[in-house]
Amino acid sequence: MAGNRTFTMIKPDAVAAGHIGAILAKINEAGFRIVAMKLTRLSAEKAGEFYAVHKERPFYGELVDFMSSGAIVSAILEKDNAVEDFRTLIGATDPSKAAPGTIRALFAKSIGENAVHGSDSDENAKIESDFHFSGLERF
Ligand code: FUP
Repeated sequence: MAGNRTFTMIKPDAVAAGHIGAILAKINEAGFRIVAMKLTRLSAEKAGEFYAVHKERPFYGELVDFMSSGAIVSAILEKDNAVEDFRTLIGATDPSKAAPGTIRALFAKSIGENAVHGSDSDENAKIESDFHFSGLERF
């Protein structure tokens, strides 16, 4: 059975562009409940750890630099079938391929600076949520 929680970040490009409110509105309209949320910033070390799965990819250095370049909003979201439904809401990694109306189609600049993160499995949703939030920060 699919789990009911996913993890997201509003990335530095979208925070700097003033899109936090608009993106949260889309998330609320799609029926997700906010379990945990904070405005924070990843150190280069923490960003590297979060994206360690991409360590051997050519874009890893740029990804770590970008994700530690400014403030992000991290959050845990709840809804039936959360992981899959949230990935549908955000659209393809490359915004030029993202379906119209998706968060990346609306707000992402490029494949690298693509506005939002969404977990790709229930297992990773738990790992990523635990990376960012303690039990006391969840409601
Ligand atoms: P997604 O699950 O849609 O966030 O995409 P991936 O896990 O494949 O990639 C994670 C992040 O790596 C993306 F959000 C941006 C970055 N990336 C690039 O910069 N270039 C690429 O070709 C692919 C990913």
